[in-house]
Amino acid sequence: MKKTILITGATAGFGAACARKFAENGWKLILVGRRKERLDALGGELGSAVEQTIRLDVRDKERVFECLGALEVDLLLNNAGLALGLEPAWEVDMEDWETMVDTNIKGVMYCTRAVLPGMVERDRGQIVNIGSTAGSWPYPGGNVYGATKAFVQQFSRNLRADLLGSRVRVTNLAPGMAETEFSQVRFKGDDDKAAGVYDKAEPLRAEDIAEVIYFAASMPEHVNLNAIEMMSINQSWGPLAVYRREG
Ligand code: NDP
Ligand code: 8X3
Repeated sequence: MKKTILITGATAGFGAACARKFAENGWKLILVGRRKERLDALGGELGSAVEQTIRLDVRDKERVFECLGALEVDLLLNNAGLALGLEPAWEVDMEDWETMVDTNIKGVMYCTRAVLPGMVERDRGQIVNIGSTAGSWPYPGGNVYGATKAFVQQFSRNLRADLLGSRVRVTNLAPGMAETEFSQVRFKGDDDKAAGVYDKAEPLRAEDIAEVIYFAASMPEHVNLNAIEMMSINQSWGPLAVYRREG
């Protein structure tokens, strides 16, 4: 029987690439996002692979439970998320922080809590959470965004702790810089600034992330990939920063 993947944030970037990858490999898709025209376009492109498209804001707790609570899915990809701004903590727009917390933390909590009881009952299933290198490695301006992804990392581990003894798998996938609409969202439509992030850097592509998610899904069912971190060949860590006084 065909397996079903539920993808949040399917309308762009990693989510859309995953929809294509899993459809190519015979999976059924349930696609979630806020932009209806994008959901419709994917529905048209991927045809009968698409079991359902759901126009849903993952911050809306009641609707998440209403729309996802009764679904039978083999894999939940908690991918919907965003970064807003790169300002230092003392200058940040409070609403941006709240939006990131509501989407990247609470949205992941709601979707997981809605889908997990069915997986536990069937004693089968997999959750892949999209974290980020920003959840482990701090950088200036990463303040709340990085902290939301640190939540995703620890939430993934704690889910595994709760699920010991069941056949439900959980993976935290932490990509580094990847070229999607991520920076256009972060810089609120400033396309030049967004393009500057990737300029001459050969970032990861959405398809690279989809490949790894498909790999995690294809492992034998007794194998749980706890954590995966991936970066472009052109990205690495910096030294610890030292501030030196002038003069
Ligand atoms: P994109 O901006 O290209 O895609 C983000 C997706 O999330 C869109 O489909 C968007 O759909 C959806 N989304 C955002 N907010 C909501 C919401 N409230 N409810 C439902 N869907 C929502 O970015 P990426 O593909 O790059 O990002 C995917 C994930 O990967 C995010 O969690 C991001 O933090 C993470 N990530 C990205 C990296 C990168 O460098 N690109 C690196 C590491 C992690 P819509 O607007 O239609 O709702
Ligand atoms: C996205 C990667 O480095 O822009 O999670 O935070 S980064």
